[in-house]
Amino acid sequence: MKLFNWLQICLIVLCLTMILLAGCVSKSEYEALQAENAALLDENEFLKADYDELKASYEAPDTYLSSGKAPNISAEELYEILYDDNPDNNPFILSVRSHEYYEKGHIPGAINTPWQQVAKEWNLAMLPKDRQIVVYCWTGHIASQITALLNILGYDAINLKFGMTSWTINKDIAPGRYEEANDSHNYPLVIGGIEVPECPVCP
Ligand SMILES: [Ca+2]
Repeated sequence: MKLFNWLQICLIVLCLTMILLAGCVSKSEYEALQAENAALLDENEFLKADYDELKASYEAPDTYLSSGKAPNISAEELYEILYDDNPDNNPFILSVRSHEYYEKGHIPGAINTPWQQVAKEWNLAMLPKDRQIVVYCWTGHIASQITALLNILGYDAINLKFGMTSWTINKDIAPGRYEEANDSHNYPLVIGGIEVPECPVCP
């Protein structure tokens, strides 16, 4: 007998067996099976949601790192944007230095959140998602990490290259600049005051 015919016979026998077995299942057993299947489905839906969330958390860094987006803005570029007589294109400026150094002198309009506090829910809620955020610290090292973190979280952030040491030549505010003659500027500063925006979800 040809192989095709054998397969047909096997399928028919299998179907008959399933019909007979189904006939032997009581109503209560059938309902229990239905409940079990429903529970499995719910569990899978839950797992699927977890998987989707996990997948998104892996994709966000890749999306940012492979975007080709510039990681830094120079002090010269920031100065030009801030003082071009067009307030509409001004970025949100985030100082992640300590309160002490923020009070010594900061970039005009900057908001201060020390880097250790940036990822707190209530601080993130204060940052705009529809506006570029320039992040600055002392030399740009810590701010570049905060910049990457904010981009992964969906913000449009960019690091101030060389940080405050490039914005000012004031040694009290930004000591330790290693190429002052080439990169440091004497741009405007605001002394004192902690500017804290309205917090929508503060604990
Ligand atoms: Ca401007």
